[in-house]
Amino acid sequence: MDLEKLKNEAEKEVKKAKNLKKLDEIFKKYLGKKGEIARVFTSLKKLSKKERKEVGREANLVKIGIERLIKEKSKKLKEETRKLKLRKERIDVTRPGKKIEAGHLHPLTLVQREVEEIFESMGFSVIQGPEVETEWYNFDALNIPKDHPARDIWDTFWLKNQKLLLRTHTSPVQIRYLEKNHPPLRIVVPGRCFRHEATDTSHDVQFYQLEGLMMDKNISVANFKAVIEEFLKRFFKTNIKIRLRPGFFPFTEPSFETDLQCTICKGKGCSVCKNTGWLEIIPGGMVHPNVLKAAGINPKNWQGFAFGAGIDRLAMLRYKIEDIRLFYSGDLRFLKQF
Ligand code: 2U9
Repeated sequence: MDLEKLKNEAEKEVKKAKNLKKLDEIFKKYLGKKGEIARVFTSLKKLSKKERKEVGREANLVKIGIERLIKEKSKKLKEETRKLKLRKERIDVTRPGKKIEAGHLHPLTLVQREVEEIFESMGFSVIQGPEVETEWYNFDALNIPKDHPARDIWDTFWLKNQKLLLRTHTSPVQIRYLEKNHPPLRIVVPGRCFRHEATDTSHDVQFYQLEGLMMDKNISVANFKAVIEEFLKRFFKTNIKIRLRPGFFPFTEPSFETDLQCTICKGKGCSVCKNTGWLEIIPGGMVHPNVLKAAGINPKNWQGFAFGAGIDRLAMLRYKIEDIRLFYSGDLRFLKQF
């Protein structure tokens, strides 16, 4: 083959090569073991001694020339790749940062904290306790008899062969507190509770309660009414009207339902109060002597009132929310409104 032509072809191809892979292919094609130059060297045997010397020298020069071209091009391509990589990796330190969206408190937490603050300002301490309870603390100590429907498998989440359960109210925390602390005392107990029941717009399998307990000598229903009235006035930030009706709970005697004149329609009747003008809000009563005895307190020396508020219910009234399940849905469209 014409060595000059070979050199020109190789030169053209090297010039055109866009990457190191292509360059390697060119190297193999011309300088490889079975490449063009190798073929020229093999064909030398067929030539005369004189011609062999001349063509051999020529072929050697072409070989060195192609080697040099490839080496230079390889250096150039490597440098280009390095620059491209650097350009890709460049960080523009002047670019504005990505804004991290700040989270916020859940509406139930907001309401719980507000309720706690109001009671703290009235001398109550905030106490917490376990969500998993024994049957004794959740039921027996609270004077809830063995055949009470709340103890049924359908109303309570039982764990470990019915030895443990998910608390159905925060009252067990108050029994535990009474065992370790002597009256006089004022506590509120917020926390998550569970009921094994079908859900609807006002019931869910989990909900938040805040129960209260005040014990001293000479405590009466008048104290209960005054504390609840003061709390509701401060929570709804308006002059509210309440009424007590007789009720029944195993753990209080006498027991009361507390009605709040509807904060939405001011007693005229609306969908929220089901046209009654009143909202059932914070039931309670005087702690039953059996409950005090179970906690090791002599009911002859001490009296107290207790109450239970649904934090979800207070939050629903505060924010005009019609379905309790929205609190637990994790739906950001709902949560971002608070
Ligand atoms: C002790 C003694 C008595 C706590 C009380 C209620 C009435 C009550 C409901 C309110 C809405 C449950 O969350 S709710 O559905 N609570 O009806 N709870 S009196 O009585 C106690 C607690 C502890 C030692």
